[in-house]
Amino acid sequence: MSEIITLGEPLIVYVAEAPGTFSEVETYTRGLAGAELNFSIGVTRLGHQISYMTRLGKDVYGKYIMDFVLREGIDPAQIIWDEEHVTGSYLKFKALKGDPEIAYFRKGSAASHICPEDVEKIDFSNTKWLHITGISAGISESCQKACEKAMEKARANGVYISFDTNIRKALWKSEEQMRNVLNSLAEKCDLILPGIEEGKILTGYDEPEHIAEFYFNKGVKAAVIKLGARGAWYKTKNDQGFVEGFPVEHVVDTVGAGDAFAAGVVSGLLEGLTMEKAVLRGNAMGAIIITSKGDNDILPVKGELERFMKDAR
Ligand code: KDG
Repeated sequence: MSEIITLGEPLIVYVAEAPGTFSEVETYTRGLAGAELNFSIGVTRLGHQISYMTRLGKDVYGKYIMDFVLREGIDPAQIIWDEEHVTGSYLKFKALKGDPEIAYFRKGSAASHICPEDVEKIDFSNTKWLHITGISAGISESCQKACEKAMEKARANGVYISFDTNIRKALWKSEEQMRNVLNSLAEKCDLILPGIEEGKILTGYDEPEHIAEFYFNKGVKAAVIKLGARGAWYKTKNDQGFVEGFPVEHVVDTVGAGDAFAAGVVSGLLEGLTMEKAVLRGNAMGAIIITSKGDNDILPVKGELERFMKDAR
């Protein structure tokens, strides 16, 4: 089994080439998306081995995703072909400022049928890290249960667990349900990675220090609170601090920034960096990906990342 395991839903994305509604915009660019797939691409390009667990529909989208996973060097051993359900997709509209609007086509998708039995088959014994996001918990009850199962199995095997809350309100029945589920998953992780706005929604606190404390009281061992362009604030058992973000002249699209950030932090920690240095790497990864309209297309290899970090300082 690989050094890292993640599970979640891959999506085909169509990115609008111009601002406007669906009826106004005629041209879209095809791409790949999905928080955990973005994360998998990020850590793989930085030299780490990851197993990506999902269910793919036996359709052109599923085949396209599988070909990509194989080309990229992501371990496909835990990918299940699903004969009955389709692979999901989404449309990403062009935002002139801030986060773009999105429209999902994923209800009842193959990946939403990921279930605890799928996770039962995974051998966690030689793995070091499990990465889970709130999107997987939001796509279906069975996938939520699969996340819980994965976290329990990881815990039993001494595997370190990171949890990116990754709020997508469109996936939840109510804010209360979302808060309850995400906070109960948070209790099962070692490292939590919420954005500041997510932290406010999930804990009711405004300050990174208080958000971190809320999760530490639930047994979490480390928290990194993403502060957007400003950077990120972290807390571990022995240390805490603010790490400044990298300047970005022109932000094209912020979707995928959190996944790139997580890939930077997790790869850094696996390589023995301090939390401060790992967060700095996470900030750099986030700064790189927001200059592209894709969710993962320009994620860097190690040399490119190091050059970016050197040139920016
Ligand atoms: O974190 C980025 C993801 O949000 C994006 O790639 C697509 O999985 C996706 C989602 O649900 O929005």
